[in-house]
Amino acid sequence: MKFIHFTLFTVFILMNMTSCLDSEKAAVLKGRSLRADSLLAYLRSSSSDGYMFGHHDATLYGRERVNGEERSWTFTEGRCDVRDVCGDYPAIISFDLGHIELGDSLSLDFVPFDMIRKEMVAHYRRGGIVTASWHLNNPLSGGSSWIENDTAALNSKERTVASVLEGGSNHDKFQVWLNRLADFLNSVKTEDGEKIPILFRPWHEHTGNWFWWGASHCTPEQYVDLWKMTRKALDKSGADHLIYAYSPGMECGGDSVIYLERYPGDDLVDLLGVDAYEYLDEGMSLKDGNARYAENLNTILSMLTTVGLKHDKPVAVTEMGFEGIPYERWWTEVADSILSKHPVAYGLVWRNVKGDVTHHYAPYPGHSSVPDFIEFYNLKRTLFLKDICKK
Ligand code: BMA
Repeated sequence: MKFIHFTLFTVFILMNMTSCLDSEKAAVLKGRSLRADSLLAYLRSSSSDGYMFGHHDATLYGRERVNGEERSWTFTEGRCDVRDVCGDYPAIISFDLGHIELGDSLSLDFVPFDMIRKEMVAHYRRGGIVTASWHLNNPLSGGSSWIENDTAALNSKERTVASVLEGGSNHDKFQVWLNRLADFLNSVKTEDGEKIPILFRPWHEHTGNWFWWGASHCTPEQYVDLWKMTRKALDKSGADHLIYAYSPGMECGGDSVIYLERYPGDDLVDLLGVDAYEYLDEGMSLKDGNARYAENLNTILSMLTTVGLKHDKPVAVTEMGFEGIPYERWWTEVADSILSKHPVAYGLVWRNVKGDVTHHYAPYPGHSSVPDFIEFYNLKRTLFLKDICKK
């Protein structure tokens, strides 16, 4: 991003001194650092060249990098499944901060936070974009983000979200959790002490019911208050290097009213996203599954394009993929055929769990979708790290 920051900033100066000053003023007014503002400017403009490819935890571990259990793998500096396959890093890498709220040194996916911080900075330094999600625990029950089997949370008279809001029994405890999150985010700095810009994506997939902040576990007002409280704590901590993504799940369909039902507001959100996964119902063929996914995601992205224009926000598929990639031409025939139709900034696939048989979303050497992924990589409109550094 250093390069992007420099080039965008240079372009601003050359093209229009006034608009540069305006943008600088706007960034400061919004409490955003110039680097964060440049990241946002880049996300707003990049879709004219194509869309960026992203992968979760791309440089932390890979599908084949296993050493016994998931929790005891060996980190190999610089290795990345996507790069092993196509010779280039994803343009955007996502990291998850679950368990930072507990003050733990390991994330919920058994990755040391020190390593996450180091890899965030490393990707930024190589010219890439960094985004973060937060699968935090349940402050009411002590369970995980996933509430479906959390009987303590489900049976409690006080709902989890209500419990963390002002007046709730966990409000004070939750401020500590937010402060731990803020401390980590504020610590992601280059060796010169510059905080790197991060696209933060809290409270995602809230249109579903699987997380404790999901639709059936709080009212729209409470959900918006959760965002406001989160922003207040992060803003107060001085986290001016963050920009924010809103990412409902596919349940919103093509209906902008549903999409925006719990929207925290234009002042709190910078990018409009959707998390969209392909899956097959029992007995469903790949052909039918691909067609259903394409139809649903195209409908959502058409709606999102209109909403993005209206709210003046860039749009992206903040999570996507087909677990195990069982269709070998998925990259060109499904992913690209959808993403290339819409002005999306990026599409990001989820993680390749260490050694897991099915829980992987990007190819690794030997995977049957590798030849198709290389075709996908070679398309002019798919932007990987080298493409965004050229700009
Ligand atoms: C989910 C799964 C989980 C993981 C979580 C956060 O979708 O991959 O195994 O803990 O994301 O990375």
